[in-house]
Amino acid sequence: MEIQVSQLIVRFLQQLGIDTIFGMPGAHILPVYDALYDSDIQSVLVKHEQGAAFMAGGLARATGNIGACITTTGPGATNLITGIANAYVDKLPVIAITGEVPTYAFGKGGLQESSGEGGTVDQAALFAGITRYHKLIERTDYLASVLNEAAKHLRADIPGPVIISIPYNVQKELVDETMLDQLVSRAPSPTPKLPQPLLEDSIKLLKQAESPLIVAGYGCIRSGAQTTLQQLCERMNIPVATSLKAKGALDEHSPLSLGSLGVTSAGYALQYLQEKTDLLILLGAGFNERTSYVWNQKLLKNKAIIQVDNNPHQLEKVFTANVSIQADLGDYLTELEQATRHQGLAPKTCIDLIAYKTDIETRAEAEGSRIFGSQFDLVKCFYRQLELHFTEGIDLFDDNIVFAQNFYRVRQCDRFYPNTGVSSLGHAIPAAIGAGFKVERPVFALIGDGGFQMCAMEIMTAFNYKIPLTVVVFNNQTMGLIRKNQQQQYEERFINCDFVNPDFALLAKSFGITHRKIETIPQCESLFEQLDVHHDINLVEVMLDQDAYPNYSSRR
Ligand SMILES: Cc1ncc(C[n+]2csc(CCOP(=O)(O)OP(=O)(O)O)c2C)c(N)n1
Ligand SMILES: [Mg+2]
Repeated sequence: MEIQVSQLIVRFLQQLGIDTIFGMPGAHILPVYDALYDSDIQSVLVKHEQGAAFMAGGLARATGNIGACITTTGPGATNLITGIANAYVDKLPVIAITGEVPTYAFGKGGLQESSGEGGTVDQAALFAGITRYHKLIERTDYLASVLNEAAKHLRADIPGPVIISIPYNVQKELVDETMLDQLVSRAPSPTPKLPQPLLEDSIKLLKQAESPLIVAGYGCIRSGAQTTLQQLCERMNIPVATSLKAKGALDEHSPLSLGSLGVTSAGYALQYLQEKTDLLILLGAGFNERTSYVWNQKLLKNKAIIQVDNNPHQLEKVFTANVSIQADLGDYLTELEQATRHQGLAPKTCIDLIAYKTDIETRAEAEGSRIFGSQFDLVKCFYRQLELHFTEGIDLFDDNIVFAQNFYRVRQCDRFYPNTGVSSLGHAIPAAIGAGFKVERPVFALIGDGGFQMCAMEIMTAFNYKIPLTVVVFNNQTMGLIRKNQQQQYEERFINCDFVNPDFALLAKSFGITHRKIETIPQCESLFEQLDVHHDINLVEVMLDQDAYPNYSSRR
């Protein structure tokens, strides 16, 4: 039977397992919307296409499934750019379907044309650097290959975003529906099997080491290796630090947890790495600017290094390792843990990490070098309340990562999503909403007041679709991070950082959502007794002093 391309596209999305799509219609994509009308895919109307891409990414991050978004041509597509770039950097499987003017209008200056012909916006060029695959489908004879190629990238071990752009007239063309049988046939190429000699080499290094340290990255979470990681480190008595993105790969309440690495952390992991470590085991962790303290080579001096990653591009990017292995982290950890048992490797003698951390804190207090002084006690209290009240786990999207890095001890049952991708302000709220469409647990978006104003209207998307969400906005009436840099490095020549906020209580009222303002510790301590984070949409405003700066150097 013949069906329209628009119907085929919708069936293709269903074959990819997509049941929710975020977007905004425009005339040039209406045939696909019309096909969505007949499908059981939930089509979610957003306030801005950037939000749609962030939502698709948030859903993908929280579920591991493919996220989808849909827009019209021209501005609809260009508004996607930051969200798609974010999915690209964070390696998220996100598909975007965009409309295009009809092919007969190409190059003639069609309204909102982005075919790139005749000096019009070149959408393909705009997305070339931020997608794994993008295609303007001008004819139907190669449609099956295009869709298969898209599916391959979405389902790859290391996925990324794809964009399919379809001119209006092509959406309405008829194709044989049996084409669907040819689609999504390619399974992802599996990560190569763990090379045994390299496993043996890492066991040898582990045997020799007196004081190893594991640095776990997001690769451990992506491959679901948290429990095996815990088993290994507990059996061998090895402390674990994580990258920011992998916070919680080992429960941060564990006596073996050193928290996360990075300039904005309390520095336990850094000091342990510098003072105590003779073997560094990097598991699925890219040695990026944050984790590496701006690629500080001193950190790696006089240490043996084992690096394991499923992504070959991450291996030995900025240092040489004694053993470097491309493998799935789950496979590696399982085999390493088994080998330590079978070969009877003795546990390491590890210092008392709780005393070690307390000592670092006491010294920092005495030297006045604590990152966050008492002006941030309200924030600290907020995170304590989160830990106390939600022992069964939450999903937390966080644009304001410096606070969480210090104050929030993530458990294995929690999911912490710092704004890592392209670190765009205004990510947390839409990303959390995207996750909220699928996640049963309480979903939080933590965000500064600057970031909030970039994406606040998407709260109404949550409202329209009855997605429970708790937004926590840190109200300091300034772009705090910018103000801090201008205070520390530009002689307090404050420019374009301060602003006046809307009245958040009135804003929440107009949105029809709950509002709470937190100005004191007792208010903070009773916060979650007054909120229903499972069913409601809440806006929590945490008041902060405009002149309170964290004590770390941004170097820029
Ligand atoms: C889209 C985008 N524009 C600009 C920046 C640069 N930037 C990083 S932090 C920041 C200030 C954030 O202010 P706010 O959200 O109020 O958080 P605060 O630092 O006050 O906690 C800015 C402008 C960015 N990350 N993303
Ligand atoms: Mg702010």
